Amino acid sequence: MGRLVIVSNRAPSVDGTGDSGGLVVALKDALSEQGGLWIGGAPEQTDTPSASLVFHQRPDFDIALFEMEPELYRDYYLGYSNSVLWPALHGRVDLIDVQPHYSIAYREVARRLARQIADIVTHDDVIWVHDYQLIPLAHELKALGLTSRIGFFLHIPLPDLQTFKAIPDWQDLAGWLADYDLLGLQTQRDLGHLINIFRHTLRGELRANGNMGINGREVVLGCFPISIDVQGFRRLAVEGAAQTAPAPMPRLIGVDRLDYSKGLPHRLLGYEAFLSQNTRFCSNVGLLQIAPPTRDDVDAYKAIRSELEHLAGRINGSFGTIDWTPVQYIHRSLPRDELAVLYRYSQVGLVTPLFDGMNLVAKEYVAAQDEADPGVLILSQFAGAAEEMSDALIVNPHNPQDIADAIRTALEMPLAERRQRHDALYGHLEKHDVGHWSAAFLNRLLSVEQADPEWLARVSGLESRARTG
Ligand code: ADQ
Repeated sequence: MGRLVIVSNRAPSVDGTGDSGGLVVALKDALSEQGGLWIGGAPEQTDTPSASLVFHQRPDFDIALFEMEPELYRDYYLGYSNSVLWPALHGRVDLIDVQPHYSIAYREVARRLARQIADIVTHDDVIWVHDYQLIPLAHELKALGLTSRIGFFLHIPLPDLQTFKAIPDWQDLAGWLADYDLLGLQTQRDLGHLINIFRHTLRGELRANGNMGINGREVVLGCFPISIDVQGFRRLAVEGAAQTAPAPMPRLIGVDRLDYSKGLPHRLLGYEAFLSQNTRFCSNVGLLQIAPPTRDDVDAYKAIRSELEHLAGRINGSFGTIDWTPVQYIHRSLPRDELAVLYRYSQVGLVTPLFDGMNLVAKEYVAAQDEADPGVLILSQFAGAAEEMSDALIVNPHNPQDIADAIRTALEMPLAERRQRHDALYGHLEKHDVGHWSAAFLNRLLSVEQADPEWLARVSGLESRARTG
C-alpha cells in the first residue's frame, strides 16, 4: 500500500493544537505508520484560492489544505451541507432550506477538490473520505480516472428511504455513495437504511457476504461504530479528579453542541417534569448543561438557542431559590480535562438526542466514571450509541415523562446495580475503542479489490460526455 490519505471537510491544525479528542487522535497512529496525508478545507477562506493543495508538514503526518472563496464555502458548508443534508439526514425535513446555488456549490467543491487530489495521489494510495460534506468525491475522483481504493465513513445517521427522498438530489446522492469501494456507517440501523436506498434507487442486490451488487460492481458495506480513546479519557478523569473537589450535591450533566438534533429542549422538559413530581429533590440536585453554540449563521440554530434559554429561565424562575439554581447553563466549550472531571463528578449523564449518528459524549461519560461508585447513563434510543450501550437507562427523548422517570431511577439506583451496569458498559468500550474502529475500517478497505479499469473507463466516458454535452 502507498500512503493513507484522509479527506475531511476541515483539516487538523497545522501546529497540532486542538488534536485532543476526535478524529485526529483516532487516525494519528495509522497516519504516521503509513506515511500519511490529511487533506481538508483551509481554516480561512480567500478571494484568491490556490488552484492546488497547499502543503504543510507536521512531525506525524502531512497536511494539504484546500482553499475556497468565502461565497463558495458559505453555499457549500452552511448551505447545502448544513441547511439541506444535516437536517434531512437527521430526519428534520421541515428544516431543509432548498436553494439551487447550494447544490451547485456542493458539487463544485467536490469537483475542484477531486482535481487537486488527483494531481497528487497515486494508484497505491488508499483514500478515506469522511462525512456528509464530501459525498460526491469518489464519483469525481473516478471520473478523473483514479484507481486508488476509496472508502467513505458517514458520521451522522442515514434516515429511512422516505425521509431520504425529501432531499431534492436524493438520486444523485445515492449514486455518489455507490461510487465508493467501501461504505462505513455507524450502526446496523443506518446500514439497513442504506441497503434499502440502494435497492430502491439503483436496483442494488444484496449479496450473501453483506455487500451490494450495483451496476455490475460490488460495493462493500460495513457497520463501524466509532468510539473514543477510552484509556486516555479515563486517565484525564482520574488525574483531574485527584486535584478537584466533588460537586456539593448530586449533579446531572449534559454536554452537547447546541444543535436541534441533540434534543436539548426535550431534556429540559423532562427535568422540569422530574422536579415537579419529585419535590424532595428540589435544592438537592442540579443540572449542568454545557452547550457551545455552533453554525450560528443558520437560522434553525438561532432558534434552538433562544428556546433553550427560555426553558432554562423558566425552570430556574419556577423552582430556584436564593441558595439553589436548578439549571446551570454554560454556553462555551470546555477543555477536555475539565470536561472529564465534570463527568466523573456527575451522578447522572444525560444523553438524549432525537437522532444521532453515534454520540461520543455517552462513551466519554462512561469512560470517566469511578468504577467503585459510578454514575448512571441515561441514553436516547435514537442515539447510535444505544445499539452498543443497552446497559444504560434507555429512554424515548420525545417523552418528557420517560426522561423524568429515568432521572429518578438513576438517582435512586443502588450501588450494586450501578456497578453492574457500569462494568458491562465499560467492558464493552475497553474492547471497542477508537483504535479498534479505525483499524477495522482500514483493514476492510485494504481488503477491497482495486477499481476495475473497464468500469472506470465507462464511468469516465459517461462523465466526460455529460460535461461536454
Ligand atoms: P457531533 O454531533 O459533534 O459529531 P458527538 O459525538 O456528541 O457529536 O461529539 C461531540 C464531541 O464534542 C465530544 O467529544 C464532546 O466531548 C465534545 N464537546 C461537546 N460539547 C463540548 C463542550 N462544551 N466543550 C468541550 N467539548 C465538547 C458527529 C455526529 C455524532 C458522532 C460523531 C463522531 O453527529 O453522532 O458520534 O460525529 O462520529
